[in-house]
Amino acid sequence: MTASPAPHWSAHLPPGVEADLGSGGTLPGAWTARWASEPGAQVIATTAGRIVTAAELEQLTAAAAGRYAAAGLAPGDRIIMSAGPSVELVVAYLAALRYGLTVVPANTAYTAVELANLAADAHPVLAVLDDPGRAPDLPVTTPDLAGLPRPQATPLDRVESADPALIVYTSGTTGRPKGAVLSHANLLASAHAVRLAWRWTPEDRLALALPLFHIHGLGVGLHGTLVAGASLLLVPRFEPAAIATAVEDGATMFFGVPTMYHRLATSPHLDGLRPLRLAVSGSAPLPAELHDAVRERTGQRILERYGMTETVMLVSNPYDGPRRPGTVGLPLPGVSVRLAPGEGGVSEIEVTGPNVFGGYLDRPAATAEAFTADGWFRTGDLGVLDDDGYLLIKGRAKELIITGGYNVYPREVEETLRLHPAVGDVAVAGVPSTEWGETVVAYVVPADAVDTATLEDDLTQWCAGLLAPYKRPRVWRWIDMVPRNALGKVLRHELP
Ligand code: MCA
Ligand code: AMP
Repeated sequence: MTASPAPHWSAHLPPGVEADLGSGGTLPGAWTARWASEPGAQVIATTAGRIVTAAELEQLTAAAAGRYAAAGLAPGDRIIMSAGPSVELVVAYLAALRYGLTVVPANTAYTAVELANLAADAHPVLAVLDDPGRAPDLPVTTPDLAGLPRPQATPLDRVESADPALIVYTSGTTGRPKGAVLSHANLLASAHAVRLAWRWTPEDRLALALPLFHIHGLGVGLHGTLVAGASLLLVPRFEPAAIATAVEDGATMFFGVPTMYHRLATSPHLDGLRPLRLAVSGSAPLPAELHDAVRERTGQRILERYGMTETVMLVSNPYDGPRRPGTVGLPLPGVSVRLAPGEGGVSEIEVTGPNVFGGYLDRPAATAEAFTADGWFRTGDLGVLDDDGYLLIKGRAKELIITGGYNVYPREVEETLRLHPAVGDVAVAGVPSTEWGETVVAYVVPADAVDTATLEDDLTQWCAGLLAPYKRPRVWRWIDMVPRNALGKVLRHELP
Protein backbone atom coordinates (compact mmCIF):
# COMPACT_ATOMS: atom_id res chain seq x y z
CA MET A 1 0.00 0.00 0.00
CA THR A 2 1.43 3.40 -0.98
CA ALA A 3 0.13 6.36 0.96
CA SER A 4 0.68 9.90 -0.22
CA PRO A 5 3.50 11.02 2.10
CA ALA A 6 2.40 13.37 4.90
CA PRO A 7 2.21 16.21 5.53
CA HIS A 8 0.96 17.40 2.17
CA TRP A 9 -1.95 19.43 3.48
CA SER A 10 0.54 22.09 4.47
CA ALA A 11 1.43 22.48 0.78
CA HIS A 12 -2.07 23.92 0.38
CA LEU A 13 -2.20 26.17 3.43
CA PRO A 14 -0.79 29.66 3.69
CA PRO A 15 2.00 29.81 6.30
CA GLY A 16 0.65 29.79 9.85
CA VAL A 17 -2.93 28.91 8.86
CA GLU A 18 -4.62 25.92 10.51
CA ALA A 19 -7.52 24.34 8.64
CA ASP A 20 -10.82 24.30 10.57
CA LEU A 21 -12.91 22.37 8.09
CA GLY A 22 -16.02 22.39 10.29
CA SER A 23 -16.17 26.14 10.80
CA GLY A 24 -19.82 27.27 10.77
CA GLY A 25 -21.11 23.79 11.68
CA THR A 26 -23.40 23.47 8.65
CA LEU A 27 -23.59 25.08 5.23
CA PRO A 28 -26.26 27.63 6.28
CA GLY A 29 -24.34 28.20 9.53
CA ALA A 30 -21.24 29.23 7.56
CA TRP A 31 -23.16 31.30 4.99
CA THR A 32 -25.43 33.22 7.31
CA ALA A 33 -22.49 34.16 9.53
CA ARG A 34 -20.89 35.76 6.44
CA TRP A 35 -24.14 37.47 5.43
CA ALA A 36 -24.60 38.94 8.92
CA SER A 37 -21.04 40.26 9.07
CA GLU A 38 -21.21 42.02 5.66
CA PRO A 39 -24.89 42.64 4.84
CA GLY A 40 -24.10 45.07 2.04
CA ALA A 41 -21.66 42.75 0.27
CA GLN A 42 -22.53 41.73 -3.26
CA VAL A 43 -23.06 37.95 -3.44
CA ILE A 44 -24.64 37.26 -6.82
CA ALA A 45 -24.50 39.22 -10.06
CA THR A 46 -26.12 38.21 -13.32
CA THR A 47 -25.02 38.95 -16.86
CA ALA A 48 -28.26 40.96 -17.16
CA GLY A 49 -26.98 43.35 -14.46
CA ARG A 50 -28.98 42.16 -11.44
CA ILE A 51 -27.13 42.36 -8.12
CA VAL A 52 -28.10 40.48 -4.97
CA THR A 53 -26.49 41.58 -1.69
CA ALA A 54 -25.98 39.42 1.39
CA ALA A 55 -28.88 41.09 3.22
CA GLU A 56 -31.17 40.53 0.22
CA LEU A 57 -30.09 36.92 -0.07
CA GLU A 58 -30.87 36.40 3.62
CA GLN A 59 -34.38 37.83 3.14
CA LEU A 60 -35.07 36.09 -0.16
CA THR A 61 -34.02 32.69 1.19
CA ALA A 62 -36.01 33.18 4.41
CA ALA A 63 -39.12 34.00 2.36
CA ALA A 64 -38.56 31.03 0.05
CA ALA A 65 -38.14 28.73 3.06
CA GLY A 66 -41.45 30.17 4.31
CA ARG A 67 -43.06 28.97 1.09
CA TYR A 68 -41.79 25.42 1.61
CA ALA A 69 -43.26 25.55 5.13
CA ALA A 70 -46.59 26.94 3.90
CA ALA A 71 -46.76 24.18 1.28
CA GLY A 72 -46.60 21.61 4.09
CA LEU A 73 -43.02 20.42 3.47
CA ALA A 74 -41.15 19.38 6.62
CA PRO A 75 -37.43 19.44 7.40
CA GLY A 76 -35.98 16.12 6.27
CA ASP A 77 -38.19 15.97 3.16
CA ARG A 78 -36.50 15.58 -0.23
CA ILE A 79 -36.97 17.80 -3.24
CA ILE A 80 -35.69 17.40 -6.80
CA MET A 81 -34.10 20.44 -8.42
CA SER A 82 -33.52 20.49 -12.16
CA ALA A 83 -33.27 23.92 -13.72
CA GLY A 84 -30.83 26.20 -15.50
CA PRO A 85 -28.72 28.64 -13.47
CA SER A 86 -30.65 31.69 -12.22
CA VAL A 87 -30.93 33.81 -9.08
CA GLU A 88 -34.30 32.15 -8.44
CA LEU A 89 -32.77 28.67 -8.57
CA VAL A 90 -29.95 29.67 -6.21
CA VAL A 91 -32.47 31.20 -3.78
CA ALA A 92 -34.73 28.12 -3.93
CA TYR A 93 -31.69 25.90 -3.30
CA LEU A 94 -30.23 27.87 -0.39
CA ALA A 95 -33.70 28.20 1.15
CA ALA A 96 -34.18 24.44 0.96
CA LEU A 97 -30.96 23.87 2.90
CA ARG A 98 -31.80 26.59 5.43
CA TYR A 99 -35.20 24.95 6.00
CA GLY A 100 -33.61 21.50 6.40
CA LEU A 101 -34.77 19.87 3.18
CA THR A 102 -32.50 17.44 1.31
CA VAL A 103 -31.94 18.48 -2.29
CA VAL A 104 -31.73 15.95 -5.12
CA PRO A 105 -30.18 17.76 -8.10
CA ALA A 106 -30.95 16.39 -11.56
CA ASN A 107 -29.52 17.12 -14.99
CA THR A 108 -31.77 19.44 -17.01
CA ALA A 109 -31.08 17.21 -20.03
CA TYR A 110 -32.82 14.22 -18.41
CA THR A 111 -35.84 12.90 -20.24
CA ALA A 112 -39.09 12.40 -18.30
CA VAL A 113 -38.18 8.69 -18.10
CA GLU A 114 -34.80 9.39 -16.47
CA LEU A 115 -36.36 11.87 -14.04
CA ALA A 116 -39.05 9.35 -13.10
CA ASN A 117 -36.37 6.69 -12.37
CA LEU A 118 -34.63 9.08 -10.05
CA ALA A 119 -37.88 10.04 -8.30
CA ALA A 120 -38.76 6.37 -7.82
CA ASP A 121 -35.57 5.97 -5.78
CA ALA A 122 -35.44 9.28 -3.89
CA HIS A 123 -39.18 9.69 -3.09
CA PRO A 124 -39.20 13.48 -3.35
CA VAL A 125 -42.24 15.46 -2.14
CA LEU A 126 -41.68 18.27 -4.68
CA ALA A 127 -39.78 18.96 -7.89
CA VAL A 128 -38.42 22.41 -8.77
CA LEU A 129 -38.21 22.43 -12.56
CA ASP A 130 -37.85 24.93 -15.39
CA ASP A 131 -40.37 22.86 -17.31
CA PRO A 132 -42.99 21.42 -14.94
CA GLY A 133 -44.16 19.05 -17.72
CA ARG A 134 -41.01 16.94 -17.18
CA ALA A 135 -42.38 15.34 -14.00
CA PRO A 136 -46.06 14.63 -14.61
CA ASP A 137 -46.39 12.45 -11.50
CA LEU A 138 -44.90 14.83 -8.92
CA PRO A 139 -45.99 18.08 -7.29
CA VAL A 140 -43.94 20.65 -9.20
CA THR A 141 -43.07 24.33 -9.12
CA THR A 142 -40.80 26.63 -11.08
CA PRO A 143 -37.57 27.96 -9.45
CA ASP A 144 -39.34 31.19 -8.35
CA LEU A 145 -41.54 28.88 -6.21
CA ALA A 146 -44.57 30.78 -7.52
CA GLY A 147 -46.52 27.52 -7.48
CA LEU A 148 -46.26 27.35 -3.66
CA PRO A 149 -48.45 29.27 -1.17
CA ARG A 150 -47.43 32.66 0.27
CA PRO A 151 -44.62 32.37 2.85
CA GLN A 152 -45.36 31.60 6.49
CA ALA A 153 -42.96 32.30 9.36
CA THR A 154 -40.79 29.27 10.06
CA PRO A 155 -37.66 28.41 12.05
CA LEU A 156 -34.49 28.39 9.93
CA ASP A 157 -30.93 27.08 10.09
CA ARG A 158 -31.70 24.29 12.54
CA VAL A 159 -29.98 21.50 10.60
CA GLU A 160 -27.07 19.67 12.17
CA SER A 161 -23.75 18.90 10.57
CA ALA A 162 -24.50 15.17 10.17
CA ASP A 163 -27.85 15.86 8.45
CA PRO A 164 -28.06 15.13 4.72
CA ALA A 165 -27.86 18.19 2.47
CA LEU A 166 -27.69 16.60 -0.98
CA ILE A 167 -28.44 13.28 -2.59
CA VAL A 168 -26.59 13.20 -5.90
CA TYR A 169 -27.22 10.36 -8.34
CA THR A 170 -24.08 9.01 -9.88
CA SER A 171 -24.71 5.85 -11.76
CA GLY A 172 -27.16 3.80 -13.72
CA THR A 173 -24.83 0.83 -14.01
CA THR A 174 -27.09 -1.59 -12.20
CA GLY A 175 -30.31 -0.47 -13.84
CA ARG A 176 -31.39 1.52 -10.79
CA PRO A 177 -29.73 4.87 -10.06
CA LYS A 178 -27.58 5.19 -6.90
CA GLY A 179 -27.94 8.28 -4.73
CA ALA A 180 -24.83 9.46 -2.87
CA VAL A 181 -25.94 11.06 0.40
CA LEU A 182 -23.73 14.04 1.29
CA SER A 183 -24.04 15.61 4.72
CA HIS A 184 -23.61 19.26 5.60
CA ALA A 185 -20.31 18.29 7.25
CA ASN A 186 -19.03 16.60 4.06
CA LEU A 187 -19.85 19.58 1.86
CA LEU A 188 -18.66 22.15 4.39
CA ALA A 189 -15.30 20.42 4.84
CA SER A 190 -14.69 20.43 1.10
CA ALA A 191 -15.81 24.05 0.65
CA HIS A 192 -13.40 25.15 3.39
CA ALA A 193 -10.61 22.99 1.94
CA VAL A 194 -10.79 24.64 -1.49
CA ARG A 195 -11.38 28.08 0.05
CA LEU A 196 -8.09 27.75 1.91
CA ALA A 197 -6.16 25.95 -0.81
CA TRP A 198 -7.16 28.33 -3.58
CA ARG A 199 -6.82 31.47 -1.40
CA TRP A 200 -10.49 32.31 -2.01
CA THR A 201 -11.28 35.66 -0.39
CA PRO A 202 -14.24 38.07 -0.22
CA GLU A 203 -12.56 40.10 -2.97
CA ASP A 204 -13.00 37.25 -5.45
CA ARG A 205 -15.71 37.00 -8.05
CA LEU A 206 -16.26 33.64 -9.74
CA ALA A 207 -17.50 33.44 -13.33
CA LEU A 208 -19.84 30.47 -12.85
CA ALA A 209 -20.86 28.89 -16.14
CA LEU A 210 -21.23 25.33 -14.85
CA PRO A 211 -24.56 23.61 -14.38
CA LEU A 212 -25.97 23.79 -10.84
CA PHE A 213 -26.93 20.11 -10.66
CA HIS A 214 -23.45 18.62 -10.25
CA ILE A 215 -20.91 18.89 -7.46
CA HIS A 216 -18.57 20.96 -9.66
CA GLY A 217 -20.98 23.89 -10.05
CA LEU A 218 -22.92 23.45 -6.81
CA GLY A 219 -20.50 22.01 -4.25
CA VAL A 220 -17.37 23.80 -5.44
CA GLY A 221 -18.56 26.93 -7.29
CA LEU A 222 -21.59 27.97 -5.26
CA HIS A 223 -20.71 26.57 -1.82
CA GLY A 224 -17.10 27.79 -2.08
CA THR A 225 -18.23 31.31 -2.98
CA LEU A 226 -20.61 31.49 -0.03
CA VAL A 227 -18.20 29.99 2.50
CA ALA A 228 -15.50 32.44 1.34
CA GLY A 229 -17.89 35.39 1.59
CA ALA A 230 -17.07 36.08 -2.06
CA SER A 231 -19.37 36.74 -5.02
CA LEU A 232 -20.30 35.02 -8.23
CA LEU A 233 -21.30 36.12 -11.67
CA LEU A 234 -23.89 33.70 -13.01
CA VAL A 235 -23.21 32.99 -16.68
CA PRO A 236 -26.36 31.21 -17.90
CA ARG A 237 -24.70 29.42 -20.82
CA PHE A 238 -21.03 28.61 -21.38
CA GLU A 239 -19.63 30.41 -24.43
CA PRO A 240 -16.00 31.54 -24.75
CA ALA A 241 -17.15 35.12 -25.43
CA ALA A 242 -19.32 35.13 -22.29
CA ILE A 243 -16.34 34.12 -20.16
CA ALA A 244 -14.17 36.86 -21.68
CA THR A 245 -16.93 39.39 -20.93
CA ALA A 246 -17.27 38.08 -17.36
CA VAL A 247 -13.54 38.66 -16.83
CA GLU A 248 -13.84 42.18 -18.27
CA ASP A 249 -16.66 42.69 -15.76
CA GLY A 250 -14.35 41.83 -12.88
CA ALA A 251 -14.40 38.04 -12.52
CA THR A 252 -11.20 36.90 -10.79
CA MET A 253 -11.81 33.12 -10.97
CA PHE A 254 -13.15 30.68 -13.55
CA PHE A 255 -13.88 26.97 -13.06
CA GLY A 256 -14.33 24.78 -16.12
CA VAL A 257 -14.27 21.26 -17.48
CA PRO A 258 -11.57 20.45 -20.07
CA THR A 259 -14.09 20.76 -22.95
CA MET A 260 -14.62 24.40 -21.93
CA TYR A 261 -10.86 25.09 -22.00
CA HIS A 262 -10.63 23.35 -25.37
CA ARG A 263 -13.39 25.59 -26.73
CA LEU A 264 -11.73 28.68 -25.25
CA ALA A 265 -8.38 27.66 -26.75
CA THR A 266 -9.92 27.26 -30.22
CA SER A 267 -11.83 30.55 -30.02
CA PRO A 268 -10.69 34.17 -30.43
CA HIS A 269 -11.45 34.73 -26.70
CA LEU A 270 -8.66 32.76 -25.03
CA ASP A 271 -6.82 35.96 -24.17
CA GLY A 272 -9.80 36.87 -21.99
CA LEU A 273 -8.44 34.43 -19.36
CA ARG A 274 -5.24 36.44 -18.93
CA PRO A 275 -6.35 38.75 -16.06
CA LEU A 276 -7.85 35.93 -13.93
CA ARG A 277 -6.33 35.33 -10.51
CA LEU A 278 -7.16 31.62 -10.85
CA ALA A 279 -8.45 29.26 -13.55
CA VAL A 280 -9.35 25.76 -12.30
CA SER A 281 -10.06 22.62 -14.34
CA GLY A 282 -11.70 19.40 -13.20
CA SER A 283 -14.30 16.66 -13.77
CA ALA A 284 -12.17 14.97 -16.46
CA PRO A 285 -8.47 14.81 -17.38
CA LEU A 286 -7.03 18.06 -18.71
CA PRO A 287 -4.60 17.13 -21.49
CA ALA A 288 -1.09 18.39 -20.64
CA GLU A 289 -0.84 19.87 -24.17
CA LEU A 290 -3.96 21.97 -23.54
CA HIS A 291 -2.54 23.15 -20.21
CA ASP A 292 0.72 24.11 -21.94
CA ALA A 293 -1.00 25.80 -24.90
CA VAL A 294 -3.10 27.98 -22.57
CA ARG A 295 -0.05 28.90 -20.50
CA GLU A 296 2.04 29.77 -23.55
CA ARG A 297 -0.66 31.94 -25.09
CA THR A 298 -2.04 33.65 -21.96
CA GLY A 299 0.37 33.10 -19.09
CA GLN A 300 -2.51 31.43 -17.23
CA ARG A 301 -1.38 28.27 -15.41
CA ILE A 302 -4.61 26.27 -15.17
CA LEU A 303 -4.84 24.60 -11.77
CA GLU A 304 -6.11 21.03 -12.21
CA ARG A 305 -7.89 19.26 -9.39
CA TYR A 306 -9.65 15.92 -8.89
CA GLY A 307 -12.91 15.10 -7.16
CA MET A 308 -15.95 12.89 -7.21
CA THR A 309 -19.61 13.14 -6.33
CA GLU A 310 -19.17 10.80 -3.35
CA THR A 311 -16.15 12.65 -1.97
CA VAL A 312 -16.51 16.23 -3.23
CA MET A 313 -12.95 17.58 -3.78
CA LEU A 314 -9.95 15.34 -3.11
CA VAL A 315 -6.68 16.44 -4.65
CA SER A 316 -5.47 19.68 -6.18
CA ASN A 317 -2.39 21.21 -7.68
CA PRO A 318 -1.04 23.81 -5.27
CA TYR A 319 -1.85 27.50 -5.53
CA ASP A 320 1.68 28.39 -4.47
CA GLY A 321 4.19 25.96 -5.88
CA PRO A 322 4.45 23.95 -9.07
CA ARG A 323 1.26 23.13 -10.94
CA ARG A 324 2.24 20.03 -12.86
CA PRO A 325 0.40 19.39 -16.13
CA GLY A 326 -0.87 15.81 -16.37
CA THR A 327 -1.11 15.50 -12.58
CA VAL A 328 -3.98 16.40 -10.25
CA GLY A 329 -1.65 17.45 -7.44
CA LEU A 330 -1.62 16.83 -3.71
CA PRO A 331 -4.36 15.82 -1.22
CA LEU A 332 -6.47 18.78 -0.08
CA PRO A 333 -6.63 19.71 3.62
CA GLY A 334 -8.36 16.91 5.55
CA VAL A 335 -8.02 14.36 2.74
CA SER A 336 -5.79 11.28 2.85
CA VAL A 337 -5.02 9.35 -0.32
CA ARG A 338 -3.48 5.92 -0.73
CA LEU A 339 -3.08 3.42 -3.53
CA ALA A 340 -4.40 -0.11 -3.12
CA PRO A 341 -1.90 -2.88 -3.73
CA GLY A 342 -1.77 -3.34 -7.50
CA GLU A 343 0.26 -4.57 -10.40
CA GLY A 344 2.65 -2.57 -12.56
CA GLY A 345 2.68 0.44 -10.26
CA VAL A 346 -0.86 1.57 -11.21
CA SER A 347 -3.60 0.79 -8.74
CA GLU A 348 -6.91 1.96 -7.39
CA ILE A 349 -7.01 5.28 -5.54
CA GLU A 350 -8.53 5.04 -2.05
CA VAL A 351 -9.42 8.06 0.06
CA THR A 352 -10.65 9.10 3.46
CA GLY A 353 -11.52 12.40 5.11
CA PRO A 354 -14.39 14.48 6.51
CA ASN A 355 -15.52 15.21 2.93
CA VAL A 356 -16.22 11.54 2.09
CA PHE A 357 -19.92 10.59 2.03
CA GLY A 358 -21.47 8.01 4.37
CA GLY A 359 -23.15 5.84 1.74
CA TYR A 360 -25.76 5.43 -0.98
CA LEU A 361 -29.44 5.95 -0.21
CA ASP A 362 -31.08 2.65 0.80
CA ARG A 363 -28.19 0.63 -0.70
CA PRO A 364 -26.34 -1.16 2.10
CA ALA A 365 -24.72 -3.65 -0.30
CA ALA A 366 -23.47 -1.00 -2.73
CA THR A 367 -22.26 1.08 0.21
CA ALA A 368 -20.36 -1.83 1.76
CA GLU A 369 -18.75 -2.56 -1.60
CA ALA A 370 -17.69 1.07 -2.01
CA PHE A 371 -15.50 1.03 1.12
CA THR A 372 -12.51 -1.11 2.12
CA ALA A 373 -12.62 -3.17 5.32
CA ASP A 374 -10.77 -0.37 7.12
CA GLY A 375 -13.19 2.30 5.90
CA TRP A 376 -11.44 3.95 2.94
CA PHE A 377 -13.55 4.86 -0.08
CA ARG A 378 -12.64 3.08 -3.32
CA THR A 379 -12.71 5.71 -6.07
CA GLY A 380 -12.69 3.32 -9.02
CA ASP A 381 -9.94 5.51 -10.51
CA LEU A 382 -6.42 4.21 -11.10
CA GLY A 383 -3.38 6.26 -10.19
CA VAL A 384 0.28 6.56 -9.38
CA LEU A 385 2.13 8.98 -7.14
CA ASP A 386 5.26 10.74 -8.35
CA ASP A 387 8.31 11.20 -6.14
CA ASP A 388 6.89 14.40 -4.63
CA GLY A 389 3.51 12.87 -3.84
CA TYR A 390 1.65 14.38 -6.82
CA LEU A 391 -1.14 12.09 -8.00
CA LEU A 392 -1.43 11.07 -11.65
CA ILE A 393 -4.71 9.51 -12.80
CA LYS A 394 -3.92 6.66 -15.16
CA GLY A 395 -7.35 5.29 -15.98
CA ARG A 396 -10.48 3.86 -14.43
CA ALA A 397 -11.32 0.50 -12.92
CA LYS A 398 -15.02 1.41 -13.23
CA GLU A 399 -16.96 1.32 -16.48
CA LEU A 400 -17.52 4.97 -17.13
CA ILE A 401 -17.33 7.32 -20.10
CA ILE A 402 -16.74 11.02 -19.37
CA THR A 403 -17.89 13.26 -22.20
CA GLY A 404 -17.64 17.02 -21.79
CA GLY A 405 -17.51 16.49 -18.00
CA TYR A 406 -20.74 14.46 -17.95
CA ASN A 407 -20.68 10.82 -16.88
CA VAL A 408 -22.17 8.15 -19.10
CA TYR A 409 -22.46 4.57 -17.87
CA PRO A 410 -22.04 2.19 -20.84
CA ARG A 411 -24.38 -0.34 -19.21
CA GLU A 412 -27.25 2.11 -19.05
CA VAL A 413 -26.92 2.89 -22.77
CA GLU A 414 -26.51 -0.81 -23.63
CA GLU A 415 -29.62 -1.76 -21.64
CA THR A 416 -31.61 0.96 -23.40
CA LEU A 417 -30.50 -0.23 -26.85
CA ARG A 418 -31.02 -3.90 -26.04
CA LEU A 419 -34.73 -3.22 -25.53
CA HIS A 420 -35.02 -2.40 -29.25
CA PRO A 421 -36.21 -5.45 -31.22
CA ALA A 422 -33.72 -4.91 -34.07
CA VAL A 423 -30.73 -5.10 -31.70
CA GLY A 424 -29.28 -8.60 -31.34
CA ASP A 425 -26.45 -7.57 -29.05
CA VAL A 426 -24.68 -4.33 -28.24
CA ALA A 427 -21.65 -2.87 -26.48
CA VAL A 428 -21.04 0.80 -25.72
CA ALA A 429 -17.65 2.41 -25.20
CA GLY A 430 -15.92 5.77 -25.12
CA VAL A 431 -13.43 6.72 -27.82
CA PRO A 432 -10.95 9.60 -27.42
CA SER A 433 -12.13 13.00 -28.63
CA THR A 434 -10.12 16.22 -28.61
CA GLU A 435 -13.18 18.33 -27.84
CA TRP A 436 -15.20 16.10 -25.51
CA GLY A 437 -12.46 13.98 -23.90
CA GLU A 438 -14.45 10.90 -24.88
CA THR A 439 -17.31 10.30 -27.30
CA VAL A 440 -19.99 7.64 -26.90
CA VAL A 441 -19.84 4.90 -29.56
CA ALA A 442 -22.33 2.01 -29.92
CA TYR A 443 -21.21 -1.32 -31.41
CA VAL A 444 -24.38 -3.07 -32.55
CA VAL A 445 -24.98 -6.61 -33.73
CA PRO A 446 -28.21 -6.32 -35.75
CA ALA A 447 -30.83 -8.99 -34.91
CA ASP A 448 -31.51 -9.60 -38.62
CA ALA A 449 -30.02 -8.62 -41.94
CA VAL A 450 -31.17 -5.00 -42.16
CA ASP A 451 -30.26 -1.78 -43.90
CA THR A 452 -27.91 -0.23 -41.34
CA ALA A 453 -28.69 3.34 -42.42
CA THR A 454 -32.36 2.77 -41.52
CA LEU A 455 -31.36 1.00 -38.32
CA GLU A 456 -29.16 3.94 -37.31
CA ASP A 457 -32.13 6.30 -37.77
CA ASP A 458 -34.40 3.98 -35.78
CA LEU A 459 -31.94 3.60 -32.91
CA THR A 460 -31.23 7.34 -32.83
CA GLN A 461 -34.98 7.96 -32.48
CA TRP A 462 -35.23 5.26 -29.83
CA CYS A 463 -32.50 6.80 -27.71
CA ALA A 464 -34.00 10.27 -28.08
CA GLY A 465 -37.08 9.18 -26.16
CA LEU A 466 -35.19 7.48 -23.36
CA LEU A 467 -31.75 9.03 -22.83
CA ALA A 468 -30.45 12.56 -22.23
CA PRO A 469 -28.68 13.89 -25.37
CA TYR A 470 -25.15 13.59 -23.91
CA LYS A 471 -25.66 9.84 -23.26
CA ARG A 472 -26.78 9.08 -26.83
CA PRO A 473 -24.24 7.37 -29.10
CA ARG A 474 -22.64 9.83 -31.52
CA VAL A 475 -21.10 7.07 -33.66
CA TRP A 476 -22.61 3.72 -34.69
CA ARG A 477 -20.57 0.66 -35.65
CA TRP A 478 -22.05 -2.56 -37.00
CA ILE A 479 -20.33 -5.73 -35.87
CA ASP A 480 -20.91 -9.51 -36.06
CA MET A 481 -20.21 -10.34 -32.43
CA VAL A 482 -19.59 -8.52 -29.15
CA PRO A 483 -16.29 -9.73 -27.64
CA ARG A 484 -16.97 -11.17 -24.17
CA ASN A 485 -15.04 -13.17 -21.60
CA ALA A 486 -16.14 -16.56 -20.24
CA LEU A 487 -18.40 -14.81 -17.70
CA GLY A 488 -20.16 -12.82 -20.42
CA LYS A 489 -18.49 -9.53 -19.50
CA VAL A 490 -17.94 -7.21 -22.46
CA LEU A 491 -14.24 -6.88 -23.38
CA ARG A 492 -14.43 -3.21 -24.31
CA HIS A 493 -10.75 -2.92 -25.20
CA GLU A 494 -11.26 -5.57 -27.91
CA LEU A 495 -13.96 -3.56 -29.68
CA PRO A 496 -12.80 -2.37 -33.11
C1 MCA B 1 -23.91 18.86 -24.55
N1 MCA B 1 -23.93 17.86 -25.45
C2 MCA B 1 -23.08 16.92 -25.08
C3 MCA B 1 -22.53 17.37 -23.87
N2 MCA B 1 -23.05 18.58 -23.57
N3 MCA B 1 -22.71 15.75 -25.65
C4 MCA B 1 -21.81 15.01 -25.01
N4 MCA B 1 -21.25 15.39 -23.84
C5 MCA B 1 -21.59 16.55 -23.25
N5 MCA B 1 -21.05 16.91 -22.08
C6 MCA B 1 -24.69 17.73 -26.68
C7 MCA B 1 -25.86 18.67 -26.81
O1 MCA B 1 -27.02 18.06 -26.28
C8 MCA B 1 -25.94 18.83 -28.31
O2 MCA B 1 -26.53 17.68 -28.86
C9 MCA B 1 -24.50 18.83 -28.74
O3 MCA B 1 -23.80 18.11 -27.71
C10 MCA B 1 -23.85 20.17 -28.89
O4 MCA B 1 -24.21 20.94 -27.79
P1 MCA B 1 -23.47 22.27 -27.43
O5 MCA B 1 -24.45 23.40 -27.45
O6 MCA B 1 -22.23 22.41 -28.21
O7 MCA B 1 -23.08 21.93 -25.94
P2 MCA B 1 -23.17 22.88 -24.74
O8 MCA B 1 -24.58 23.07 -24.34
O9 MCA B 1 -22.33 24.08 -25.06
O10 MCA B 1 -22.51 22.01 -23.57
C11 MCA B 1 -21.15 21.71 -23.54
C12 MCA B 1 -20.66 21.94 -22.12
C13 MCA B 1 -21.55 21.10 -21.16
C14 MCA B 1 -20.76 23.43 -21.74
C15 MCA B 1 -19.21 21.51 -22.05
O11 MCA B 1 -21.48 19.76 -21.54
C16 MCA B 1 -21.22 21.29 -19.72
O12 MCA B 1 -21.67 22.24 -19.06
N6 MCA B 1 -20.42 20.39 -19.14
C17 MCA B 1 -20.02 20.47 -17.73
C18 MCA B 1 -20.59 19.33 -16.97
C19 MCA B 1 -20.26 19.40 -15.50
O13 MCA B 1 -20.44 20.37 -14.79
N7 MCA B 1 -19.74 18.27 -14.99
C20 MCA B 1 -19.35 18.13 -13.63
C21 MCA B 1 -19.70 16.71 -13.19
P3 MCA B 1 -27.37 17.70 -30.20
O14 MCA B 1 -26.40 18.14 -31.27
O15 MCA B 1 -27.80 16.27 -30.36
O16 MCA B 1 -28.47 18.66 -29.96
S1 MCA B 1 -18.39 15.86 -12.41
C22 MCA B 1 -18.35 16.47 -10.85
O17 MCA B 1 -19.14 17.28 -10.44
C23 MCA B 1 -17.14 15.99 -10.07
C24 MCA B 1 -17.37 16.12 -8.58
C25 MCA B 1 -15.92 16.82 -10.46
O18 MCA B 1 -14.80 16.34 -10.31
O19 MCA B 1 -16.13 17.96 -10.88
P1 AMP C 1 -18.62 12.09 -10.83
O1 AMP C 1 -18.98 10.71 -10.47
O2 AMP C 1 -19.54 12.74 -11.79
O3 AMP C 1 -18.42 12.90 -9.63
O4 AMP C 1 -17.25 12.00 -11.59
C1 AMP C 1 -16.08 11.74 -10.88
C2 AMP C 1 -15.05 11.17 -11.78
O5 AMP C 1 -14.56 12.15 -12.68
C3 AMP C 1 -13.84 10.70 -11.03
O6 AMP C 1 -14.02 9.44 -10.43
C4 AMP C 1 -12.78 10.70 -12.11
O7 AMP C 1 -12.88 9.52 -12.89
C5 AMP C 1 -13.20 11.88 -12.96
N1 AMP C 1 -12.40 13.09 -12.69
C6 AMP C 1 -12.70 14.18 -11.97
N2 AMP C 1 -11.71 15.08 -12.00
C7 AMP C 1 -10.73 14.54 -12.76
C8 AMP C 1 -9.44 14.97 -13.21
N3 AMP C 1 -8.95 16.16 -12.89
N4 AMP C 1 -8.73 14.12 -13.97
C9 AMP C 1 -9.20 12.92 -14.31
N5 AMP C 1 -10.41 12.46 -13.96
C10 AMP C 1 -11.17 13.27 -13.20
